[in-house]
Order: sequence, then C-alpha cells, then structure tokens
Amino acid sequence: MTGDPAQPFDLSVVVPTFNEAGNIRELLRRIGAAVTTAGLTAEVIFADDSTDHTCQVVEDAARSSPLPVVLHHRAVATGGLGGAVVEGIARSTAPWIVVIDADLQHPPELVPELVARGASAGAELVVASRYVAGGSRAGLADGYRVLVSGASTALTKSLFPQALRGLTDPMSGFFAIRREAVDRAATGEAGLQPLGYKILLELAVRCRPRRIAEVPYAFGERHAGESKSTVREGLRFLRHLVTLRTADPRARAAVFGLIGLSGFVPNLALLWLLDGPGGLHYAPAEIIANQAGLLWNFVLVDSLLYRLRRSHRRRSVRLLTFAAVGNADLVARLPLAALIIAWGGLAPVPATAISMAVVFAGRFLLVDRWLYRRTRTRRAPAPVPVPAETPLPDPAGG
Ligand SMILES: Nc1nc2c(ncn2[C@@H]2O[C@H](COP(=O)(O)OP(=O)(O)O)[C@@H](O)[C@H]2O)c(=O)[nH]1
Ligand SMILES: [Mg+2]
Repeated sequence: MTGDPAQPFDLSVVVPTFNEAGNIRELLRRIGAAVTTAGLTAEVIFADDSTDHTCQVVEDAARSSPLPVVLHHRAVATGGLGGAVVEGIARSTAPWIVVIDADLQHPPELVPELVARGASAGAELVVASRYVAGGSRAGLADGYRVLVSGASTALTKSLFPQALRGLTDPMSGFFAIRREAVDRAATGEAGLQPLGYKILLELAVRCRPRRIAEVPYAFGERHAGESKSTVREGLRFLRHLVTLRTADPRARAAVFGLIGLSGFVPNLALLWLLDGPGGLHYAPAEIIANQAGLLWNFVLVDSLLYRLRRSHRRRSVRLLTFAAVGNADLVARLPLAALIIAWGGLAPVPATAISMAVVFAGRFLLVDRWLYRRTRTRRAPAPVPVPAETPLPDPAGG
C-alpha cells in the first residue's frame, strides 16, 4: 500500500477496449494473479468505446475479480484509442499508471515488473519493448505488419531523436508511467492531444519523462477477437506525427514552406494544360494555375498543419483568407524587390531572394498567428482524479 489515502493503490492499470468481450475475463484473471503474487495493490480501469456487449462482460467479470474494477464507457470515442487512454488515466488514482492492451498480446505477468523496474531505475517511464534483447514481435500477424511496424518505428525515431532517445519501441502500447510525468504534460501549454493508436509517443514527447527504462517482452498472439488497427489508423498516425513534430513554430514554418513548394506541382501542371495550343493567354492561365496551387496548399495546411487550430473559423472563411493572403503575396513581392534594388542597391537576384523570404515570413506569421491562432478550446481533459461514473462491485471488500 502507498499509505496515502488519496492514492490507495500502488498502481492503476488502464485498459483501452473496443469490442473485446472475449478477452476481459482472462485479462482480469491474469492481471489479478500477477499483481497479488507481487504483493501489490491495484485498480483496473477499462476505457471503453465498445459497440458490442463488452460493458456487460466487464460488469460481470468485476464481480469475481480480485482487483477493484472501474468501467469508463464513452458514448463518443473522441481521439480513438489514445483519447480513451487519456480519459482512463484521468480516472486513475495510483502513483504509477500501467497501460496494457485487452487482447493479451501484452503479457499481464509483466505489469508488476514494469513498476518495479521504474522504482529501481528511478525512471518515470518504463516501456515494454519488443526490440531489446529478450524481446520479440512474433505476434505481429504477417510480414506486412512487421514491415509497417518497423518502418513507422524508424520514421518516428528519426523525427524525435531527442525525446525518444533510449526508447527502442516508441510504438509500444504497453508501458508504465509516473503520475507526475503525465500531470506535467497535461498542465503544459499544449496539454495532451492524443489521436489514435500511438499514445506512448504522445506521452513521451509531451511529458518529457525524466528517465526512461525498458523491459523486454514477447508480443504474443491475440487471445480472442480481431485487431482494430486499420489503414485509417495508419493515416491518423501520420497526422499525429505532423501535429507532434510541429509543436515548435520553427518546425511549423519549415513544414509550411515545404507545403508551399509542393504547391508548384499542381500549379505548373495546370499552367501546362491551360497554356497549350489554342489555350488561354499566359497571364490569365498563370492566375488560374496559381489558384490551383493555393487550393492544394490550403488543403494540406488546413488538414495537416493546423488540424487542431481551425475550429474557431468556418472552412469557407479559412479558404478565402488563405487565398487572399497567397495572392497578396504575389502582388507584394514585385514592388518589394524593386524597392530593395532602388534603395539597397542590390542586384535583381539577391533582391528577389530577399523579397521572397520577407514575404514568406509575413505570410507564415499571418497564417500561424492570426488565421489559425491558438485557442484553448481543444485541450484534452487534465488527468486529475475524478469520481468514476461506474464503480463496480468490489468482491475484495475494498
Ligand atoms: N477505447 C478504445 N480502445 C481501442 C480502440 N481501438 C483499439 N482499441 C484497443 O486497443 C488495444 C489494441 O488494439 P488492437 O486492435 O489489438 O491493435 P493491434 O494490436 O495493433 O492489432 C485493444 O485493447 C483494443 O481493444 C478505440 O478506438 N477505443
Ligand atoms: Mg492487439
């Protein structure tokens, strides 16, 4: 026991569930056995978005579970798996939070070891890893899943070399984290903005845990039911990566610039089409083609870069403003370059380069600070303990 009445358990186990009726009993039995054998106290919190009878099974299984069970069922699955885990954490009370999948691909026997390792290594985050010596990913369904898992791990690590140093398996869904680390991120500027599967990535990048340790494990086969990971989850993961990676304004400016460059492709393609034999005159063709480039840029900027900062303006307003800023950019560049040549005595090429840089910076600032200015409306709930809405009967009498 922790000895603190506000934290009556040594650990809170948070289990995200989406239609896992066939796994609940076995999971509770094995977590219960592992925790009790280790002499620890724990609560189990199901963060459930199921559309089948998983809820009833949890309620039934709770009656014979050696550990107290809390069921948090969400009518609206905001943020998917990651959103569910954050809401489960918000309902937990212990100093250590262990997140584990429901399908028994993560061995529950490792739960006490994760926490013990955190305590002995002085780590705030302990990750069960498939990629350290002694670990294995045998349970990945097929070669395709092995490839996707390996490629996304490599991409993620290359994007966050600092935050993920010492982490071989940032895509793991099985880990233990100290409450203080989660609280730090939840009260930070951006809060937690989980999206889909990769909740560990979100926590590691936003919580910046003081020390990270890893414990090897063998990723097993699913006990019952089917995987919910889909191509759509993969796309969600890429969007999540962009959001996390562009938390810093310099990174946002770089991505904004890259998106701008990519806009030359539709721009030039349309120009080529319009400007062909019997086509439009060069000037109107150029103006129309430029709008295609702007539309392309808008779609990427709006859906990738500022996905979480666009809710305070209507889409039509965002599109028209974005197009106006983009067209003003063309109009402003020429006189600015002329001024630099006249007053600064520069040659046309450096003058044009400077005018492009100045206009780009102005455009980025307008878009970043004004069009998509940060509002505080989309923050995830802060992980403070709140009364569980479905406290289930505790047969242990606690
Ligand atoms: N609450 C909640 N849990 C989810 C959601 N999607 C998946 N899960 C759970 O997350 C865990 C991992 O999902 P799974 O389908 O096994 O992914 P895989 O191991 O990558 O194939 C399981 O316990 C699922 O029930 C979701 O949208 N909401
Ligand atoms: Mg699974």
